[in-house]
Formats: sequence, structure tokens, C-alpha cells
Amino acid sequence: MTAPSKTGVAIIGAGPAGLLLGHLLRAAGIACVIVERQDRAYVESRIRAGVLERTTTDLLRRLGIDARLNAEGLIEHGFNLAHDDLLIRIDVSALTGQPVTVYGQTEVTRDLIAAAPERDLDIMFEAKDVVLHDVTGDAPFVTFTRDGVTQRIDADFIAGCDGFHGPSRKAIPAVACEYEREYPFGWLGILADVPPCHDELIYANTDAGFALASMRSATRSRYYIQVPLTERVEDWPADRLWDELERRFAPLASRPVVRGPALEISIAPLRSYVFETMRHGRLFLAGDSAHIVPPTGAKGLNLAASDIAYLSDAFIAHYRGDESGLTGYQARALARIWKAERFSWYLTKLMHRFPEDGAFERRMQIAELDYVAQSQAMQTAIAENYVGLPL
Ligand code: FAS
Ligand code: PHB
Repeated sequence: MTAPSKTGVAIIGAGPAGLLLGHLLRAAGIACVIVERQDRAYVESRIRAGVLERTTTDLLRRLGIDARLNAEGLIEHGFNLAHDDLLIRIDVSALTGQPVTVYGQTEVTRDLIAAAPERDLDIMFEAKDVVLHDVTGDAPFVTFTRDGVTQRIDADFIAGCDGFHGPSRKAIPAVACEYEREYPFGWLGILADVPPCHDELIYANTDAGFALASMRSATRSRYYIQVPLTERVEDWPADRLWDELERRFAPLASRPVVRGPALEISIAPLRSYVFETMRHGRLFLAGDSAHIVPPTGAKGLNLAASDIAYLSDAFIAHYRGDESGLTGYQARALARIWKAERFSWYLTKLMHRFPEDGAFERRMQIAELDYVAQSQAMQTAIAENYVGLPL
């Protein structure tokens, strides 16, 4: 595939943000192309998020790329917070009128990539050394090398959907617009073809630290435990991790933790990060290129989707002669981003054991969880953030 010499929107990155944007623009008849560093197999093999808000499933349904989501997605009407042997069920459907859907980001990515050819969405995989040019001029362009050949795409706009480590944010002078908090621990995660220990997610704050029991289906489980940043995956053979998960979930779950071979074991660091310049000339940032949340609130993928809901509408309005969406994109997106950052930070503070915390802070956590257990107002506040605030 050779790059088009000129397009409407050059999208950098074929993660959920770039793929959703590409499909939404093509559905509106707007020319665009996605330039992705990795190969297709690598992108489709990434294991990340698991919980979809309705804002995300609505986009997939609007695109008609929802057949597998409807067939395989698990509708979850509640989730659980726990400490020691106290299980607090947050009934999101009863409290907010909407459930969440458990359907892996891996599957979302595969569905969006599979649908690209029939919808005339070009994804250029294995595009190396992507460089953004003239983003503050009237004729921005992107260069990259593919099969050893340097290619150039001229565009009306560039969408930086290239994640936290991509080149787009680095193309913007960071003038006092960065906010960051790194957490003193990571999440050790395991994916295995074993039945989940509970029908709904359990976020547990135990004496040994945080643990999350999640799933991908009735036969595939996803678990996480909090580990110090010094830990390495090789320190955690599967049996040691299964022992730890049994210890933390035995008093809480409705079924035993079933062991099995790991399909994947990895450690992810946790950080909160916001880069407040989401527009720089004709460059627009969306998704992890502009913000990161600790996965505690299941917001990362969903924030990428809400950025794209705003940005795709703004591009479509531009091509119909209305600039207000592009002008208002940054402020609109940031208003939602900061609320999601707050919720993710709140739940991370509430559910993890911080090494610097003493006995008093532990009592504060337990008091907060006891209050959540008794207060419908608190449960409603948690529920409406968990299912996703209105767009
Ligand atoms: P992504 O990072 O998904 O996609 C960016 C794309 O840009 C990638 O395909 C990358 O290859 C490409 N790219 C990067 N540099 C490039 C370059 N130079 N040229 C071209 N392409 C380039 N969120 C949750 O809600 N729940 C979770 O449990 C969860 N777990 C996570 C675990 C890990 C290890 C990580 C890293 C993230 C996790 N997240 C989780 C957050 C994650 O789901 C992101 O929010 C989501 O992938 C954001 O999507 P994008 O913005 O599209 O960025
Ligand atoms: C997951 O299933 O991977 C998952 C679910 C909820 C979270 C984080 C990760 O908050």
C-alpha cells in the first residue's frame, strides 16, 4: 500500500483512538489515513482494558461494528469494592440506569481493524520514523519510512493518536501545561483461560495490597495485584501469583480461584498524567497521547473514545463549514478528562496500600469504605463515574 499524497486527516496510531477516529471520518466521507508503527499482529495482540462505558459501545454501535460485542460482551449491572471480608456491591444499573460491558480492548481493536478494508479505511502498518511537519502552518504533513522507502502524506490536519510514547505530544512545546502523578506501585496482571471467581468485578483493598478480579468471558479471567515497582515479571511464576490471588479473594468471591496456565503475565506502572495542549495549530491530540489514568477506574480506553467522539464531530463540522467544534475541542475534552482523572485518582487512593501511609491513613480508607457501604449517595457518586459521565 503506498500512502496517498494528500488526505484530509493524517492519523498517527492504530490504537482505539486512531481506529475509532478513522472509522468515524470515513463514515462521514472524509478522507483520512492511519499511520501505525507496529505490524498488525502486534497491535492485535496487545492485552489492555476490559470494561467499556456506554459512550464507547455507542460509538461501536453507531459504526455498526458491534456484532461480536453484542454476541460476546458481558453486560455487568454492578461491580464490587471490598476490604478484608466486606464486599460492597455498587449496583450501577439501579443507581444510574446503565450497565457497563466487559469486552476486551484487544477485541475492540481486532473488530475495528477487520472492518477497515470494507469501509475504505487505509491503515499503513509498519510505518517507521514518523515525523510531523509544519503543524502550525496551513499545510502540515507527515513523513515516515516503509519497506525502506520514505513516504510523505500532506494533510489538512494531523490527529496524534499515538499513545503516551508517540511523537505527537513531543511536537508541541510543553509550556507549563503538564500535570503528573506517578504511583509507588504497579499492577501485576495475568490472563488465563479459567472461569472467573465471581460474576462481577471485585476491587479489593486487602492487608496485602490491592487486587482486582476481572474477566473477559465466562471462561477467561483477568486478575491483577498491586506490586512494588521493584518487582519483575520473572519474580512471579504463575503458581506464586495464583497463591496470592487465592489468599486475597478466598474470603470475598462466590467461587474458588481456578488456576491455569498464563496466556499473559505483565507488570504495568500506574500514573496520572494530563497534557493540557490538545490542539497546536493543525495538530490535535486524543487518547493516551494527551492523558494517562491509573487503570483503577477503567477509564483509559473510555477516555480515548470520548476524546474521539468530540474530535470526530469537530472535524465533520469543519468540513461542513463550522469551526466551533475544532475551536472548542480542547476545553470540551479537558472538562471530561479532568473528571475521569479525579475519579481514577480517588479510587486508586481508596483501594491501594501506599508505602508512605501509616495506621491513621489505613483507618481513613476503612472508614471511607464503611461509609460507601452505608451511603446510597456515595454509591451513586461512584456508580455515575464508573459508567461514565454524560458526553
Ligand atoms: P494506544 O497506546 O492504545 O495506541 C497508540 C498507537 O500508536 C499504538 O498502536 C502504537 O503502536 C502507535 N504508535 C506509537 N508511537 C508511534 C509512532 N512513532 N508512529 C506510529 N505509530 C505509533 N485502560 C483501561 O481502561 N483499563 C486497563 O486495564 C488498562 N490497562 C492497561 C495496561 C497497559 C500495559 C497499558 C499501557 C495501558 C492500559 N490501559 C488500560 C490504558 C489503555 O487501554 C489506553 O487508555 C488505550 O490504549 C488508549 O488508546 P490510544 O489513545 O489509542 O493509545
Ligand atoms: C480489566 O479487565 O483488564 C480491567 C477491568 C477494570 C479495571 C482495570 C482493568 O479497572
